[in-house]
Amino acid sequence: MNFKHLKKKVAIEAINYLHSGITIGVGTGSTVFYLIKELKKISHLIYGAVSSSKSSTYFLKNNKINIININQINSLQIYIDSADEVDDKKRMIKGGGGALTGEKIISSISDIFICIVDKSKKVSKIGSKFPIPIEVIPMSTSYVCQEIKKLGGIPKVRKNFFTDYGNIIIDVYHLNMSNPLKTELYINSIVGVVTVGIFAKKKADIVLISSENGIKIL
Ligand code: ABF
Repeated sequence: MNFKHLKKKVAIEAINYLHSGITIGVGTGSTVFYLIKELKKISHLIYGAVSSSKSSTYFLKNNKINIININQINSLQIYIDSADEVDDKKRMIKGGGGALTGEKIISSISDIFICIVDKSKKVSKIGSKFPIPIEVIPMSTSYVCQEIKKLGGIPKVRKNFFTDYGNIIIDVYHLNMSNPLKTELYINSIVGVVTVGIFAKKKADIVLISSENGIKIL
């Protein structure tokens, strides 16, 4: 099924949460692509955007949005991004596009994380449909895979892909996700792991879910 129209619809809805003069954190992916198109229409009202990836920086610049360096700010009011999966507790799996580290850094300094998704992303249990991405330093790839197998997960190195930071993504299938926060903290503690795409410690604050019936707010 094609969810383009639902991605666009939820991106338009997110604009209602912005105010004049704001600096906004911007995620990555096809839903965010529609968000950036909407931001262009109000670019004269926005002070600037902190970008989570090289691809979003490219789109933002092309749409005349001022890029703000994250190291020149201490906090951010709003971060808007999509997710691969989100549950009722607003915990997410992110990183299908490989930009999880930038996304986690921006979400960590943001007061409000608005997650914008179409209805296909809402799940009863995160990790049930989508593999869990882990960004790792290349040298640690084999070691991290071994550690993941000890947890019962099936690691698959993403082929022909390097992150913005020159790192590797390992996609993990069949991981026990009965305690997402514990799993997030444990995987993040494995040597060589840069970030895992479980967002349970820093969850979304608001989730906007689009369907043919309208927008649902969690
Ligand atoms: C990003 O958007 C990623 O974390 C996630 O992988 C992706 C969702 O993809 P899309 O908007 O293209 O469906 O935030």
